[in-house]
Amino acid sequence: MTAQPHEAGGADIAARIERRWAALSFAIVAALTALAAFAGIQQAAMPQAELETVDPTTLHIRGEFTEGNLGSALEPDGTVTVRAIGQQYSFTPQCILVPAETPVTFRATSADVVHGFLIDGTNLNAMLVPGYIATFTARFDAPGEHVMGCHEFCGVGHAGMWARVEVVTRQSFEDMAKGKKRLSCVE
Ligand SMILES: [Cu+2]
Repeated sequence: MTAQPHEAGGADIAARIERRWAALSFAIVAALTALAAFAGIQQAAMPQAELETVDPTTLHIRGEFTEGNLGSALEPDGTVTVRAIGQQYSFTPQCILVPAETPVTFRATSADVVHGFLIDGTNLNAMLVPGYIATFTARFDAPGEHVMGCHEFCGVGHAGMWARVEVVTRQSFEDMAKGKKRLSCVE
């Protein structure tokens, strides 16, 4: 069967468009591959600026994460540092107290296995890896309460691993901080 002239023209145009689309999709795949390769190589060449390690077996005996040093500390510059640990199957402190409208630095680690550290209603989401200190900063806009769950399966008691973050006004936090080295809302 012989194709009519106008039909052949239509097929040519369709083939050309199809080749263009194919070329475009190859270009997109190539660009994504190049991006992934660059990001991977760059990350391997430039690791995290600060990688802090800690011995998970001696957390309770010495260093930054001893029990008396956990909780929220009001720093001389007015910011707040929160130190916490995760262990099977709880967080210490169970209730973290922070002021609103204040830069808060979290420093946390795990005493045993990998745990998650997720503060509901915020974009704060970290992993607590034994041997390493997870550090991140946050700012809570308004007083309120957030639940904080472990989102990394850590064993049979994982589902019960919850804590709370209580955000109070800057003023009441300062009042509570008077004469106290560390604060928490654990009753
Ligand atoms: Cu856990």
